[in-house]
Amino acid sequence: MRSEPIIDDSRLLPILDKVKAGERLSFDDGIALYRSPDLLAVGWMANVVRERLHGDRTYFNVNRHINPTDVCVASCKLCAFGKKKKDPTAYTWSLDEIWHRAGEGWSESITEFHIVGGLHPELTLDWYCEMLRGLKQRFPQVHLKAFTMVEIAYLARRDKRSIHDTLVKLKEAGMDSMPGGGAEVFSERVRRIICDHKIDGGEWIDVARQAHKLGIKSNCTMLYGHVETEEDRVDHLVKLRALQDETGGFQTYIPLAFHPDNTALAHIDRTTGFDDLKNIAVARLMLDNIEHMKAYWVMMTPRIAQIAQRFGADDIDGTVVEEKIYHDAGATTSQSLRRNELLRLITEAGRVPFERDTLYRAVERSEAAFTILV
Ligand code: V47
Repeated sequence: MRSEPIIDDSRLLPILDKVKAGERLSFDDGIALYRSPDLLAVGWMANVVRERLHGDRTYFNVNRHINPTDVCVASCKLCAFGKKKKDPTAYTWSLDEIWHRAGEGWSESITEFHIVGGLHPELTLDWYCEMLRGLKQRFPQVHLKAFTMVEIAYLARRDKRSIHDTLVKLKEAGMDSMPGGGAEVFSERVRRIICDHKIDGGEWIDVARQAHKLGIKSNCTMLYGHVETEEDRVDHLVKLRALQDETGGFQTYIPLAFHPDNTALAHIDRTTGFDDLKNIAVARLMLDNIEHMKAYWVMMTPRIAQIAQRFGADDIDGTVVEEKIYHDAGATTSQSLRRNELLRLITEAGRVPFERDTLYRAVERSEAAFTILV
């Protein structure tokens, strides 16, 4: 360890010893970290772990989000994106439109499509498989990171298939990995308030387990900043850590700050920069078996996502291009960042940008590609 941190909160001293020794933190340690006002000390410890794992690298990718439909049978109070089918503002793109939109913008350089949408009552598993096959045919070099555990569970139920068969069919059609959304907070009490139409925490874990056992990597998330307690947050992290011990299938954890605008929970205040940095730092310290921590700039703002690179984060996400879920809920960030803007954020934070593909392999760019990208 380089030098000693200045620790104002003496309750953190036993945790510092564990961090130095590389020991696993307990549930109570997680609570102490969340309760401590000593953000700099917590961040310092998270940074130690982050640099132990990744040195000065910050990972980013050139990706594009695709949200094929916002029609959703669930009415989660946390969400501003989902609409009922009869809502005149709801949309569902045709397959041709999805394939066309996928090619818009910087398609030559994109390495990942991030595909998630509402739980549409009429779109079948075959339709989704055709969408994936069509994308693979047109963009064979692009990794398809598609469908949350919630979408998989719904598709399986809708098509009267097992989770296993649904995952196998999607994998055969081109689904390469899965994003981490829809986990929210596993606490039953919280889910009754914010997303009572969604699968429960146990089912989310079970779909993730089955995906991992089929060799499908995924990410994981936690939605914070609404009605959850510190105990709910730590319980959620400990459950993710336990599944990771079992499967090793999570690549990246992404803390997601609740955005209240246009949701049924609009009376809740937005999270603060303090809480956003605390969440990434505590996660880095608790999730000792998950390699990457992502500070998703769309949700955190580029400013906080940049600072987070010294509070435990080693990833900042990517170019994104078109984002709906957070912008429907009041995000004030832009829809996309260009590659050179990401490079600037990373280098100004004293980190070395590392362009990755979805599986964290280095992406080599030719000079010609760079001129398209900047
Ligand atoms: O599943 C929905 C959450 C998720 C709101 O895996 C909300 O690389 C805040 O999962 N306020 C989608 N959050 C985003 C997501 C994600 C983003 C970037 C990268 C990756 C990855 C995953 O956002 C949803 C839900 O959990 N969400 N509504 C809201 N009002």
